[in-house]
Amino acid sequence: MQIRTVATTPFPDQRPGTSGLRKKVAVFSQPHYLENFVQSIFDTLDLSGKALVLGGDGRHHNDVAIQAILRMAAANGVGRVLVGRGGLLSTPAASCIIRRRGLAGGFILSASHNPGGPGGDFGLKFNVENGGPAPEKVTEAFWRRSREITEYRTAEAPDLPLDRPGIQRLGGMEVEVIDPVADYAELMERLFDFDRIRALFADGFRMRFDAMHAVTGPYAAEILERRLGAPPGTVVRGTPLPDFGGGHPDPNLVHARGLVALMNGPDAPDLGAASDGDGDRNMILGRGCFVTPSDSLAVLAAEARLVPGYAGGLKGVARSMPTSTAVDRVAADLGIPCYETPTGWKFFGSLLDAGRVTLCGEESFGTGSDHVREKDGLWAVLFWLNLLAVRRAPVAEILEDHWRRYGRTYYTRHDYEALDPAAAAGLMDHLRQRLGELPGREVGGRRVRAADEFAYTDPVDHSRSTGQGIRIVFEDGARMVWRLSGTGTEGATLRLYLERHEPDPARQHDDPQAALADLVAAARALGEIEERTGRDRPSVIT
Ligand code: VG1
Ligand code: CO
Repeated sequence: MQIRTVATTPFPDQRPGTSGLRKKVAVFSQPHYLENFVQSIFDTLDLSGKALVLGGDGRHHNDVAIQAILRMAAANGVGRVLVGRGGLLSTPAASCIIRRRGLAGGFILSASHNPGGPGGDFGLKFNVENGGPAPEKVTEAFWRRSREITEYRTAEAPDLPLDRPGIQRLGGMEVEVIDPVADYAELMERLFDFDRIRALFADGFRMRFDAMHAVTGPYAAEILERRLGAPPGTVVRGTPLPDFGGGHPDPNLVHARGLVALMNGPDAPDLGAASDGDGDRNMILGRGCFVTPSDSLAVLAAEARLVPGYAGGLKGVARSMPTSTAVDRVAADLGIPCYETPTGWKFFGSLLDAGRVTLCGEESFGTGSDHVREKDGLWAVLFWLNLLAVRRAPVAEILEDHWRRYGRTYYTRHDYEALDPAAAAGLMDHLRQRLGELPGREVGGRRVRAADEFAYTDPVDHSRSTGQGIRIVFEDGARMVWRLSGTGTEGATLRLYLERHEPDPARQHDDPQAALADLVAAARALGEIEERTGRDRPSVIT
């Protein structure tokens, strides 16, 4: 194997965002673009002689990028790479494999819920030895390196066949193609009561799992249909496709429309669920009922003792700042700590590693636990299945019981996508300037209790992250949170998150948009959204 050093010049835009580096396929497929970023990672971390995992969600460019990374890994002295068959690995499965097999880390190729195909997005993320996304100080170091890079190393070698499990060599490096599902499925069997879930299906329980033609298809088919005995056809859109069948692999009320319609129709099964491009997100639906991700986290925390993997109780919980405070109430009731972190899974890693929290979640359809160091879509679905198998009650009843006990936190997120970046930054600046004068004032009929720009000091490693979104909290506990997306690839995306708590069971059955209409109107006026962005409504409401 011939090693080649290739001269290159830096690209100015390789700063990783909320979750890795995400760009349009056209950007990623420019000569040297992927290679520069990958070499920046090899230059930052010493991975020579180490073992890594490599795989992605199967989107367009996945195959080309995997071969390029393998050649570069060999040229940079990596000892061994485990690749998912066909180049496929879900994000939580990659995390699981790093941990179970004691690897030094791995590359995950995905732009998650962003659309794929030649005109879509591509992404690359590096996870470290705890199985989780590289922490901010590491991703910032990748970025610094990418701005000074002058050369990268690659190998002269043909593409390796990745369609069959087995061991091959690329120069001095060993490449092992592995079954992408096996390690993960075994871990799930240890956490959940598979016998009980099998009995639930045997008794006629029906579900539909929409894999959205993304990576979870093979995982869901193996676990739900083969190991748990769910009827064939439970998993739909189960074949991963490079363009996700032309869809937007984002499991929410807008992009999983067919599933939502089914669950609201006359022939709704007992449970509906979906996952995103790389398998780390989940959406949970009951018959005629949608469980918001924030509520899902709260319910899982409250019911965790019913599930074998969590029967010993929870050490603590964590949620990202914009996630609703529903789980805070459960934590208070259980007498366990509840941490509030910035958006993005990388901030949960140190809390999980230190054993301070067992469950964590985000409003953006992300839920997970200390079993891996990523959010985990199918895990959340199995957690719900285990609860349903124990309680034998409809999803809606479990949710309503929860609300009666803790109150309902009405919640919505309004996204304004593809905004002019200057207008979006101006809107945030304007809010920032007003933070000092807001406390004590009335906004839309509510008095502001506190207003700040969220900054976080990690309680374990004391690293500090600033500028993590604007928070306005009212005296009745209602909240308005504002931030700009760190995963988009087109213009800027403004995310506005709104919530209010409703303790009265007689008022817990409204449409969230109606229940939050006054907060929405107050936020639009306060942020001068229409004047500044020209938008009279959000692009996506979840
Ligand atoms: C979004 C979500 C955030 C999530 C991130 C990655 O980030 O809001 O909660 O962690 O996506 O999820 P942002 O910066 O666009 O708001 V995934 O499934 O795209 O890896
Ligand atoms: Co994802």
